Amino acid sequence: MPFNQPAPRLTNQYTGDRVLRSYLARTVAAGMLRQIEPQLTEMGELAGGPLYGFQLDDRLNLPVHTPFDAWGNRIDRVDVSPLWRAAEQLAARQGLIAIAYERANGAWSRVHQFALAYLFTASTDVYNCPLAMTDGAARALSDSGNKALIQRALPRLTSRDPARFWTSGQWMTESTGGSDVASTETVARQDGEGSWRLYGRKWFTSAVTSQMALTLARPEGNPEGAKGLALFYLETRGEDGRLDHIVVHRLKDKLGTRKVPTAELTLDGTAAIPVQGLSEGVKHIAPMLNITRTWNSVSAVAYMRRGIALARDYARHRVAFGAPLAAKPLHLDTLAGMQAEFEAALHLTFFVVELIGRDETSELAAEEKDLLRLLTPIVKLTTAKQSVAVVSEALECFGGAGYVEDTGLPALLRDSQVFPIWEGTTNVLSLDALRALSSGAALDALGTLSRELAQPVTDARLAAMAHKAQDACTRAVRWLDAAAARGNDAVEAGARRFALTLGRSLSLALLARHAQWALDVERDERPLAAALRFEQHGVDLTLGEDPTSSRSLALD
Ligand code: MFK
Repeated sequence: MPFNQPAPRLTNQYTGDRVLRSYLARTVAAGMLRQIEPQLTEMGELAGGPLYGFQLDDRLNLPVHTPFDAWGNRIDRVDVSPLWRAAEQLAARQGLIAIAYERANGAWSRVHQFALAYLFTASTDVYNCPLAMTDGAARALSDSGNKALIQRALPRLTSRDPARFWTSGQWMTESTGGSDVASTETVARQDGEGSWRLYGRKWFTSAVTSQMALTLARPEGNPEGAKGLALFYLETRGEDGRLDHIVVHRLKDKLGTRKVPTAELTLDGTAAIPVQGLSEGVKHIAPMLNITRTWNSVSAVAYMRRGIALARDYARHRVAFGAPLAAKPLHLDTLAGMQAEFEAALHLTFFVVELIGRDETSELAAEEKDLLRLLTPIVKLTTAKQSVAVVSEALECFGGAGYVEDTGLPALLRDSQVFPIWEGTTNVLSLDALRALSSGAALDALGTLSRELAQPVTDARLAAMAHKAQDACTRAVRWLDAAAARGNDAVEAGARRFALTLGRSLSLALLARHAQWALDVERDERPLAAALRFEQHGVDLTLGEDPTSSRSLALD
């Protein structure tokens, strides 16, 4: 037999995840942890075993759009991959949406749900996309107070029965842009019977196979802009099972997320119901965006973890220059840097997940609500950038094998590249973070939080880090004041660095707090090592920049 490199293997993705387990041990009540651990262990076993194998076998199965039947009838059938069909069943049975709405563990139900989603995500070929949309739709409908729609759709979206379970789409993007949603061209008109019907082209609809969607349209006669749009609910198929005045033009040919049947379609009189009045659609869909952005953050962390898990296993078995990679100082240094970013991202993301859970059980004070509003875009943009960098590094840990399709590794990088793009790009979310400051209380709440996080930290090395995190946050706020004095262009030009500084400094503060707990309770120094390393990567990205010089540098 010629020599072959060993393929990387995964073990149980829950029991082998020190970082998630340590986070849960610190935050979740012992009784709840005992109750949820069997399910997390089961999902970890599936994700590291049968589902991972299924994913590799399913690699070439892409969604297929069949526009016509053999006799020329328009059918627009979309078939998804076998893994996707299995993932839908599994998601319903495991309650991946239901857990958050049943709230068996009160405010901590969100932590349970997202811990499970985190384990599920990297082995199910971006089935997290329809789940994110479904969760977002369930939340937006709940918040809308529209009793009829809540009664009709919520039991489906939160069902544990695969036969009753519905997923939802979020159809916002038009050719005018995925970011500039206010320029939506879809029109809503009432028919002779007073029912609303939608007319327009949706350029990028998440999974077109969903049973319902939330979408934006401008009721005829409404003014231009975000306020003139209304949020509509539609069901994709009528009683006869045929698409309701929807023509699917094609599935998108994307860099990654290839298993997701993202479609370009026309609504040509599709029946729809206003969710919450006939205006302010962007504001009414915002609860959905904030939930899907959190799914994005959790998924970004899950992909980092997957890349590291595979690279670690490979490092133990791949021998080069007379020793396994795991014995090479430079390779270990590379893995350690990846691990530090992942640990920071996990603590940052689950902190926001905790806030969402407490928000939904009315346990947040007003300034904490403002903090959640600010942190949602910041955590999304911070973790998305980390994910692409860490997953790219994970591929490099395999050398050429990381670049070869049938190892399954390139798909990880292609899929993670979507995290900074969909659900708001890094720049759009940086501007959203500025929008979230309008109430004025969020930055105060962030300041209070960083002081509170520093309080239990007694180890001198960690205390220095907690102070560094506080300093970076303070400097970012000072930068904002100074930029505001220079004008809007100066604020906008630095918005990304401002947002990343807040994201990275809060990550460091959260890491320091967790590392102190791990030293005291688990006698584990690894979180301390992660915090030290993350700090060395840098947290303060604000510069006293000049927008004029940026312009000449960028365009010339
Ligand atoms: C892996 C899991 C994830 C899977 C996802 C897969 C699906 C992929 C498909 C997509 O990517 S769909 C496209 C996603 N598109 C976006 O996320 C939109 C990106 N653009 C933005 O977020 C813009 O910031 C926004 C459209 C909201 C800006 O529009 P405008 O017209 O400038 O809005 P404006 O006037 O600032 O805000 C309107 C209202 O909404 C304001 O309230 P008021 O009227 O009371 O002042 C805002 O405060 C409010 N608002 C906006 N964003 C909000 C929000 N409120 C709460 N939370 C937010 N995030």
